[in-house]
Amino acid sequence: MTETAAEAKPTSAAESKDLVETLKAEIVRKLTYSLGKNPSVAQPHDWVTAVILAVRDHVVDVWQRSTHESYQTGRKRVYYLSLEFLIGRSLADALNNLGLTGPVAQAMADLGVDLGAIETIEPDAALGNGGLGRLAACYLEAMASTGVPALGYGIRYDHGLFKQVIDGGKQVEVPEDWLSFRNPWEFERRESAYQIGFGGSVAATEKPGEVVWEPEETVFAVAYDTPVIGWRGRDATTLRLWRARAMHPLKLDAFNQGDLVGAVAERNRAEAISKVLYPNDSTPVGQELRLRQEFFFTSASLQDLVRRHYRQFGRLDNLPDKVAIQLNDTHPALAVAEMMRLLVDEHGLAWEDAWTITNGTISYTNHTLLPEALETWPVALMERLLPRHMQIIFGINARFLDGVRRSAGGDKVELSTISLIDESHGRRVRMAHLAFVGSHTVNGVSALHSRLMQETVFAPLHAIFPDRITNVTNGITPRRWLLSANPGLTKLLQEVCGPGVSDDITQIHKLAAHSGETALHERLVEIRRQKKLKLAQVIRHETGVVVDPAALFDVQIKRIHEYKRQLLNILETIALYDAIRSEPYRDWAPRVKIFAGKAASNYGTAKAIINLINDVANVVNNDITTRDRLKVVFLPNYNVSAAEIIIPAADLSEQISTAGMEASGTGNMKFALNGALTIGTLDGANIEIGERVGADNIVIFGMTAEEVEAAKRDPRPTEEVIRSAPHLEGVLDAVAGGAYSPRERDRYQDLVAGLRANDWFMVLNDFESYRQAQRRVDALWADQASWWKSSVINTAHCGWFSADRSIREYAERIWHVPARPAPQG
Ligand code: 26V
Repeated sequence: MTETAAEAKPTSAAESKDLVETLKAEIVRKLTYSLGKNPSVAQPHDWVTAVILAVRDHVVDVWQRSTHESYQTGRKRVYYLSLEFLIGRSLADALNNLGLTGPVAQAMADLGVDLGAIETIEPDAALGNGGLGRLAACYLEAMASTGVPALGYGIRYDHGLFKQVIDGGKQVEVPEDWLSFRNPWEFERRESAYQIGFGGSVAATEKPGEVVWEPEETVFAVAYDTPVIGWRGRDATTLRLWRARAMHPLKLDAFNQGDLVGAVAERNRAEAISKVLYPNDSTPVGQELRLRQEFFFTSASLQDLVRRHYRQFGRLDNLPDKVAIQLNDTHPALAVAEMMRLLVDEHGLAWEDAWTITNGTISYTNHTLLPEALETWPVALMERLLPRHMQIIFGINARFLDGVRRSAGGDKVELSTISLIDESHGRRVRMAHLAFVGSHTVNGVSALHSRLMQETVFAPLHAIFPDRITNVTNGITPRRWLLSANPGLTKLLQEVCGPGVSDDITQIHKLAAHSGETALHERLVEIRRQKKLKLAQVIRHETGVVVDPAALFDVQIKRIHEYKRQLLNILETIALYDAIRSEPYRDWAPRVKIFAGKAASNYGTAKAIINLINDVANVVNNDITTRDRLKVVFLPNYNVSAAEIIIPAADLSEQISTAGMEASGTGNMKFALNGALTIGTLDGANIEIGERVGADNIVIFGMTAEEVEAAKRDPRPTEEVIRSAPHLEGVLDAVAGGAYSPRERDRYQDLVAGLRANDWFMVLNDFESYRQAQRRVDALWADQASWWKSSVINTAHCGWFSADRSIREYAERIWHVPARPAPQG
């Protein structure tokens, strides 16, 4: 924080002194008049809030100008609908983008407060599970940075993702309460409230074909706006989150009759909608409350944008020219039916016209191909909760199937594979099909993933709409993940590649010319060492484990899931531990194995994997024979803020998902940009990282997506697989036999038995290949000159993974809105 990643513009000494004085006055004013605190009694929390409020004013200036300008010019605007926004902390990012990091730190220092020491008080806004939610946050910032007018729509959950505590090696979930000290970034918009209906019935009116939906229950959606400031404070986008409020918070008659519970029943039922974020990555969420959440935020968002559009233009036929709606996965897929309802039922458009507008406005991003992850809702539930929407979906489906049937070759299409209704599992609405049919463009998030979309899950629909599926490989904002998280590296990059590198991150390719220079390596080693020292402190504080910053930091941080294969990593770690013990005098490269990530609370296998990692850590870290060679760490409560500390300190990035299962990954990009080498499979965006950095600078192992598919169809006998991996049997027996859980010897019996029975995620199949890849890592690390050369090449060639590039692709190929071009030269 005290280091300045990038200042807005060079200022004279007098100007910057003035700026610091102004900021001091602004902060003290907020403290005094907004918080009612005198500086002499203010607590750290008050100071942070005062700073945020002061900085927010600067953000608001930009925001209002930016919003006004896009309104005045009538520019097309992007509406990014996402059930998740994994924002993390906002202060450091806002300061960095405004070029105020140094001046505000100085102002605070003058006031006697160390900003770096207190900024961790800001809660980490965890309104998301993982990749999909973090991507939405990166894209809002990147739209602000590339001048794409945009609004993100989501839910203002009272409670974001749970806090993870590790107790006796096991994950315990503790409720998260990010709003407990209020949220100084947001503005409540009581005037922007919409009625959201549920249930009830649909009746015909006298007008032929016209119907009215009379909901049985109505809930208010109230808007809360947060500005998101872009790079150099040129533009800002809006994050608009909806909170559910009851129409009648208190039933006085019930209350007066002593029915205290009944008096607030409606309120509780309504407000449950924005109470908590669902974990989305273990079992498909089938609960009614989740469907209520999905419709709630989708309907509020569409009502809001249609009203805004109508107010501005007085017509709806030009909606596709002025509005682009991006569906972040199928969670807002009801937008297709809700848009039709608004246009047909509320605005009286003809079905065909409404369909042209709907389809011309909406596009959909798919984020996973795992069949169990594709959302479907029972028709019966939909009919009960959203009767009009179910009718509309049937209407869309009938017209769609009819059109296909009548088209050339239509008689050969297996209609049951393209129908919006899956009749094989008790009639369910396929939300991905609904989103696909209702969108003009559908995209995957890496080249491999988009190809697999065409070849597998969406193959029948792709045959009918061969131009609809496209690819936009994910990106990350370099502001948060490089400039702000790694100011030391940023400073070096600015020296070597020129100051323009912070405006156009692709300029870091200039670093490649210096990849072999010892002087550069030495500086990089020092920058990394500082980050590793900091991480070592955190590790010691959180886990009590002491690690050596000179060791290779080998990191796997992400949600815990079988397909991400933390299990493969820890099993290989055990093999390494055994190998070190059998040959203690070999020159083993010291390693620290670092894990972090949350498991969904109902995902037993993922929780067992966390337990195993902690049990292995316990044994390994207390063994004096391996003490200075191997350490295993599980850092609790992984979140965005933790990632910002861990990633710049990593030497090796573990991206080892079963090929074909990780749609893209974005952590992989953050690590590579910060100079970590990747050990990974040919999956998701790893492939594209490999293409950019070259085969010598990434460690690839394991089966390809095609080989995985073949092995699933025709599995090799487990015993044969185990025999062909020399160290595997011993590792499995040790784990299953309780070597790492001496007080509960059968703790991992089921986990190992599961692997032996069905190696769906290819943990056993890929084990030997992974182990050998790790030994190649050892060899590379032993030759520090080539390691750092590779590291430089990784940083130099990963500028392409900037979210600005992704956003420009969306803007040009999907949304058809002009983005600010990338700076030249
Ligand atoms: C959901 C589910 C639900 C049920 C069972 C298994 C399962 C597994 C994964 C998921 C993930 C849902 C969506 C998601 O977060 N996808 C992630 O999106 C990122 C941004 O595009 C991408 O980088 C990750 O590879 C992808 O997993």
